[in-house]
Amino acid sequence: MIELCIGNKNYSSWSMRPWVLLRQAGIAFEEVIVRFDSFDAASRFKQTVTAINPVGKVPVLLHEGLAVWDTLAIAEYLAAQDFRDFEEPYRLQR
Ligand SMILES: N[C@@H](CCC(=O)N[C@@H](CS)C(=O)NCC(=O)O)C(=O)O
Repeated sequence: MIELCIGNKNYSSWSMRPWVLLRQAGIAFEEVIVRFDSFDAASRFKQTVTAINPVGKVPVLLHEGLAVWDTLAIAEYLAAQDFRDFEEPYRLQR
């Protein structure tokens, strides 16, 4: 299953870019919200995100042991996978 780690849906347009892309492409994914408390190194947000992405930023896409961050890299990664050919659980039931 694909997981997408995102921040606040109101204030993190970066997070919403791959979120919208996944939804529009009909690719099923699990949304993991990492709440923004602060961007300080000691914050819960940074501690949580740096555990999966050393740069400490969202969005981060997790798939088959890979962590892909940066919206453009996520888009390119998804395009290369062609999930449309995949069976469940990747295909959303509409
Ligand atoms: N270029 C990145 C930008 C990501 C980004 O700046 N994300 C913000 C949240 S909207 C973040 O995690 N900021 C944490 C920080 O700056 O420490 C992308 O395309 O994903």
